[in-house]
Amino acid sequence: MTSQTPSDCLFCKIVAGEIPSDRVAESERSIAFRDISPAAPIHVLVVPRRHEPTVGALAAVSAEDLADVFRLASRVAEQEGVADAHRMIVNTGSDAGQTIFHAHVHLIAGAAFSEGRM
Ligand code: DGP
Repeated sequence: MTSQTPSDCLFCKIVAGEIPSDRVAESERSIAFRDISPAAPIHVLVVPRRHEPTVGALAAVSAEDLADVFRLASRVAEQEGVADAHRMIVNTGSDAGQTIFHAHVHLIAGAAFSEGRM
């Protein structure tokens, strides 16, 4: 699997504030910001501050960080008014569409899901 070190990781730079993002929420362990190429009217990425290449790798090293990502995603769903109608999607591996190898969850809502690219 492709892997990126923190020094060349786009999401690490977004976490650090070195690259701007439209941040909608954050916690001690995770941040949430709008996807640059939204697949639906609401498309937020929830990212652990800790660098791990995949959600599976994150789960293996920190149950707390894993739980926090999903907790923050749920909080954003409430903030966005879609607590009862959203998807959380995790892509793992380039064959499954993962392009950024820093663990993240897509929170997607606000459109007929059959029309989206996910
Ligand atoms: P994935 O394909 O699961 O690895 O999702 C990566 C997502 O990251 C993809 O939907 C587009 C988004 N993305 C890529 N570059 C940037 C960026 O610079 N800023 C933001 N906000 N999102 C980005």
